[in-house]
Amino acid sequence: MQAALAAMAAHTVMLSTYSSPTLFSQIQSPNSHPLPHSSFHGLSVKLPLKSQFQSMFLAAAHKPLTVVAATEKAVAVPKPLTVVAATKKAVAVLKGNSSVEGVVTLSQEDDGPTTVNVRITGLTPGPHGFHLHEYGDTTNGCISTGPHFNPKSLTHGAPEDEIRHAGDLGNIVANADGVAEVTIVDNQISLTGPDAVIGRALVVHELEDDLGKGGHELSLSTGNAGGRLACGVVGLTPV
Ligand SMILES: [Cu+2]
Ligand SMILES: [Zn+2]
Repeated sequence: MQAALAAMAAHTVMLSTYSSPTLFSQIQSPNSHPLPHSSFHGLSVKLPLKSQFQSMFLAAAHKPLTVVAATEKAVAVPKPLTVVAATKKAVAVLKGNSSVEGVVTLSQEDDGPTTVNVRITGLTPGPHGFHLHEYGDTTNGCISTGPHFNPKSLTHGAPEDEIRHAGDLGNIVANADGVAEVTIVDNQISLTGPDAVIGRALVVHELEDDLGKGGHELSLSTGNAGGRLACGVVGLTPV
């Protein structure tokens, strides 16, 4: 135990002296104790400078940096460090060939649902199809954003349907002033991972999306939502 305490104290001093977590990678364990089982993970760099062990073993400070604490009980760090919630945030500025325009913000914590805050103006009152389309390409206006984002190759549907395009966000409804202010919470438009929607585009349509149930030949591909009034590429923004 004495050896372990001394070793740990040296470690503590080293950390407070250099304050550099990168030193971990340079440390060689003096025995075969596997590093993953050490309690020295991440947060231990925040050990108080005046820790009891440090004052007890200050003399050990000059020891070579190859000394590393090895026992699980050496320091009372309760649990391995878990990364705090990682929030991602994105924004799309929608414009088109009409007076319709708007801003949409998207935010997501870890692997949770994505919250989409929409404010679009210049619309005719009533419902308008609102989708995430496959490409963030507006070289040809909103047409070049391609079809609805559909990584699972399903047919068009409503946001609450199991069978839907990931990009199917349903309808947004404009009030008598032509303003649609909506908050959508959705599980299929993640801001991280292989099917992340960053770099794709949000599109607001001329007509109501029939959510795949209109019986029109376009119902199962576009919801027969008509022309594309405005669109914007989803890009990362500071959290
Ligand atoms: Cu669309
Ligand atoms: Zn769709």
